[in-house]
Amino acid sequence: MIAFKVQDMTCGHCVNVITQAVQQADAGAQVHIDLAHHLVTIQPVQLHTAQVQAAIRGAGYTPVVVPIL
Ligand SMILES: [Cu+2]
Repeated sequence: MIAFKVQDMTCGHCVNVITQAVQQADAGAQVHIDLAHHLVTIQPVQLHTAQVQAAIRGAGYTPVVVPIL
């Protein structure tokens, strides 16, 4: 499980773009997004944290790793 704070994820469009970017990089990844808290939680299948982060960054966002609560 990996969690990112994505402060510039601000609407449903961002949610879709980020979800698709992650699943394009890792087809089996489970993505859970809490838009109100700008929080993206991901259970990757193939990727490491840095690769998931790169996929989100590549979609135009700024993910910051946060500890899992
Ligand atoms: Cu948006």
